[in-house]
Amino acid sequence: MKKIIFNILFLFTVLYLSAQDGHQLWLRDKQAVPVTVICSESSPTLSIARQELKEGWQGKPKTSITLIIKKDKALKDDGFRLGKNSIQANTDIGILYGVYEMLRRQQTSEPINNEVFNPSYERRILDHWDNLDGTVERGYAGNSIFWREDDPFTVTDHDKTLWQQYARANASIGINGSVLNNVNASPLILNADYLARAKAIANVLRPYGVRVYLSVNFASPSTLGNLKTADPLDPSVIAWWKNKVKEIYSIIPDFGGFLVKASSEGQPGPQNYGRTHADGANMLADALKPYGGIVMWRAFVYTANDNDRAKQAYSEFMPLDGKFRDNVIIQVKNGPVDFQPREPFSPLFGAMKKTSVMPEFQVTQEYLGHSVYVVFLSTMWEECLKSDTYQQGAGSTVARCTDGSIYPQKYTAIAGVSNVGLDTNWCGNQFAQANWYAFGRLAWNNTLQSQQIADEWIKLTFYKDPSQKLSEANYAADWNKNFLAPVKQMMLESREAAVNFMMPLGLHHIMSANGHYGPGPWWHPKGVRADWTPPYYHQASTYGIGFDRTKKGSDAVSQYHEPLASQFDNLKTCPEKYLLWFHHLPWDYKMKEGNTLWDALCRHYEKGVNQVREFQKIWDKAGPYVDSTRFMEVQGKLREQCMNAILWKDACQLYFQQFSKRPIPYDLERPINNLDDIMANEFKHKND
Ligand code: GCW
Repeated sequence: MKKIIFNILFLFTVLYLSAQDGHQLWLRDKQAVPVTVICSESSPTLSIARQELKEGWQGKPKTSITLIIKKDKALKDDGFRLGKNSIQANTDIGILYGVYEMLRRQQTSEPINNEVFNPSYERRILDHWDNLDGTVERGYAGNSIFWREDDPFTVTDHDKTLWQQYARANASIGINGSVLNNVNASPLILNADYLARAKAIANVLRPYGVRVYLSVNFASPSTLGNLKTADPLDPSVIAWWKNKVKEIYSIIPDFGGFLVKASSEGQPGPQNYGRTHADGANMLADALKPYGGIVMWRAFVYTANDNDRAKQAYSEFMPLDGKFRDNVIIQVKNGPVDFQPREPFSPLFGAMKKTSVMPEFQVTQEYLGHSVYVVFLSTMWEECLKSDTYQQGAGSTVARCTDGSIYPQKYTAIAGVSNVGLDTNWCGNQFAQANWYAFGRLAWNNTLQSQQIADEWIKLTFYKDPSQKLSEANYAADWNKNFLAPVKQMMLESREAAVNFMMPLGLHHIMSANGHYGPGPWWHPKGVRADWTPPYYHQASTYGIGFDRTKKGSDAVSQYHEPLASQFDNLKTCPEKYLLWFHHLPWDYKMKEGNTLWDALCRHYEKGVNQVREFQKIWDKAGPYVDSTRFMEVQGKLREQCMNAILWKDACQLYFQQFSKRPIPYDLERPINNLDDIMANEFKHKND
């Protein structure tokens, strides 16, 4: 008898678990317990709030929950007060956020005490690098959910369902804005047909509190509008943008504003007309101002001839501090170069004191293994947000310098470059969903710890439905010990592992070709500008390795506020994780723990590979706790990651060995690939 029951239970468990394919993200269907929802008002957003409670309630049966909209000074517009049986907010969307928080707490067994929740940033935005032909720049999860090449302007029911699911996922983690198209923007986005599609998207996103924004091409007045120029000071150009903005607001009344990549990587900008970034940004800001729109103006700029690319955003933007309108926000990537596995924070954070600044993180894994690697990026963003800039004394973290705590900013915002595409699981890798989740959670609360975020995400994504009393009573304890704990450990270690096997000790930008996937420290084809090639960054020679950014070198250190400038400049105090970012050192340089630099480098590479092998073991053991689809998908990804990690290790050890002329320490495993073979591979990956 016992055996039969066991088998039935087992079958149910298998059926239940195997129904998952990842499409439901962290919002899997639940068997809800009945609940009564009391709310005296109504709106599309409140209907969603009601429905979510009814479909997701896991608390005591027949509880009554009251939703109260009431002005409360302790609450920001999106904020809410969570009581045991009530959610109070100033706005409908505040109520919806409260509902999601309440349900999350039930599912993750977190207590609910009468507590106030306010977002760190007013605007929490996903930037989609989606092209109008449906491809996604640096996207590794299939084509765009917004745009497509065939029949581009018909809005199907399937489109709407997908956009609604996307909006719901965003709302559940507090994301309230989407830039719908690539920053390398086609002027066509401002054509009536595309705007009509943007309107259709906005209509679906609106009840979930997600506003749409568009990336614009600075030359649009001439390329699209047939004007002779796009000079931001030219009256006809000013009038063109004003009219365009008016047209946009007539169809999307709550339009958020523009994102602009100007005078950067070949994109047109004010400098084409002898004007500054401020001239360009302000002209657009003036057009948007009457409607409450903002301009997110990117600081990602660098010219080909400068001696150090890492210095350029700061050099170009600091002289303009204070010259921007209050509805302009300068959007700054976390590091000074470009979303590398590890960079120190951009020195612009905190340094621009009279201009609003917003961080830009990259959720899509351009430089971190595409959708192949399991890399939880939360720890990287946490590291950036918690970095102390010292700009207003100790404690002036990047988080506090951008969220309005230190500088009065009319608007506060944060952006993440999305990793979402048409793949069934949205992100290409089940674990990449955790990065979408983490971005939203950190945008809402920039003091959250990655371990809490990982904990929540694993429970929401993988824990079996609590109402399914399928297995033995100690399932939860067993699950916590044998699934939650090791998987969390894997996630929390995963970014450091990637740093170890790709670019340890401050190395950066040494990947191959334009795909940015595999190793390529040698890569420098003729005609490609130097600052797009790895040798520019690692500077390896028979003497040593690393980029000298000390006072005697490019002096990038001086862009940091003291005590950081001296700390980074001085070998004794420079953190080892940034060693080769700031210093060019001989191969036999003695590291703190006594090894030579060469040995330490080799050891980091091996450590990274071994970490991935450990992740494989963790995941293989997780089999009994995960549905077969997701289990096998992740298992396959980890195998590929491990093979790639070995390639990185072998490639970098063997390539740099040509300069170091030293043996790979004999206690380390031997390379299994020949350098020539690896060099022949440009690691072209799907979507490159
Ligand atoms: O990281 C680099 C990418 C480009 C990208 C650019 C940017 C959208 O390689 O693909 O272009 O940054 O951020 O503008």
